[in-house]
Amino acid sequence: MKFRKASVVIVELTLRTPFTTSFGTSTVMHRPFVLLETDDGRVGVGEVPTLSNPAYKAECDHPAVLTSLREFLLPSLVRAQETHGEFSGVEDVIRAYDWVKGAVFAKSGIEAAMWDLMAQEQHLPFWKMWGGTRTSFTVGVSIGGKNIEQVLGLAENAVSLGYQRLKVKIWPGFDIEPARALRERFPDVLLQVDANSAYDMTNWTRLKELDGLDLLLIEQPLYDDDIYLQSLISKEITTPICLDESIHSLRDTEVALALWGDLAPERLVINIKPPRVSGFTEAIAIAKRCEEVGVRTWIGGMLDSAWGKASNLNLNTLTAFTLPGDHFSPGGAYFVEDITTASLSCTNGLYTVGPGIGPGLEIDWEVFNRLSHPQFEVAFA
Ligand code: OSB
Ligand code: MG
Repeated sequence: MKFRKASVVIVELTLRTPFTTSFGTSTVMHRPFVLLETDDGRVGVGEVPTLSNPAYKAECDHPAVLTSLREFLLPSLVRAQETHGEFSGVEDVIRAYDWVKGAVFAKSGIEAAMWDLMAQEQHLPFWKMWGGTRTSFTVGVSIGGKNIEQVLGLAENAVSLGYQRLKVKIWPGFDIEPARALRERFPDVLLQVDANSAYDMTNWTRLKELDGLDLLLIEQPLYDDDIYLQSLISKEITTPICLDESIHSLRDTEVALALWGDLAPERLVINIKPPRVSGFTEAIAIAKRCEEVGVRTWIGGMLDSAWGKASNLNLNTLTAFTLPGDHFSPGGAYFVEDITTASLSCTNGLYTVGPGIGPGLEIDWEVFNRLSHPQFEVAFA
């Protein structure tokens, strides 16, 4: 495959329901999209599901992603094409920018665009390209509410839509009460909490009170860049700890497996977000490694557009992912307007993949262009 041009645009997506976490409330998302154009005029589309600032973790913000793409990653692709003439597949693309440290979100946008082009060339859905076999599976929702009333309202709505797995955002002072309220209201639902690194070594012990609520897991209680301290507290709390922010690669995953040791299958869970681990290739490697050692994994979300969500849903067909992922919004559609011609839907909390090429949805170019702010273009020789 040979490229003619890469363009980056920011698509402005407005949430129908503001989303609150320990680090703030999101309403409008400014999403970089990578458009990779081949010399025969095909276009591959890759979303980078950024947030507006690095409060979730380093380089997850759109300014950082734009800088990495413009200054380092896309120029590396141009140089690789100059040297090798063409790209035979996704591995060649990854190899071109592999020298760049970090920039996992930015890298994932290029990889996603390349997967889209490969799918178009092979006329295959992502799930077939990735070896997925589980065509129907349970999906979950993530609830980010400011108070108990909002959380219960969103949960009520989600359960009435058929979702069987709920995750709720917590922080110091808003933790035991929302979790208990949800458990009392929905005794049988699969329930988990996400702290987004809001606790420290002085106040995490409060979370031990969650042990009686039959939760699937506590996601990222401590520091975004820590694995070690979370492995220590995991020995003192029976609810499994799930790592999100602190895992960027298979190597990070190996560190967690080593630190949890024999406790890993029971007490460690990994949230695998393709953009947080530089793309689908690394996401698959992590899921398979965890499966080998009996550690549970699931696919996290970043309030992605339907384009990104559809790709993650294709990934969920791999049986290595053992728990339900964050794929749907508890209040219905995520955005006032989304960028695909059809929307995603599921029945009784079950999603079924179809035969559509790539993610299985098509970009609605009228909406996409109307919501887009062009940023820059990079030409290939
Ligand atoms: O920590 O999983 C997270 C959204 C933005 C940033 C971080 C997180 C989340 C979510 C939402 O929990 C998941 C989704 O519905 O896409
Ligand atoms: Mg999380």
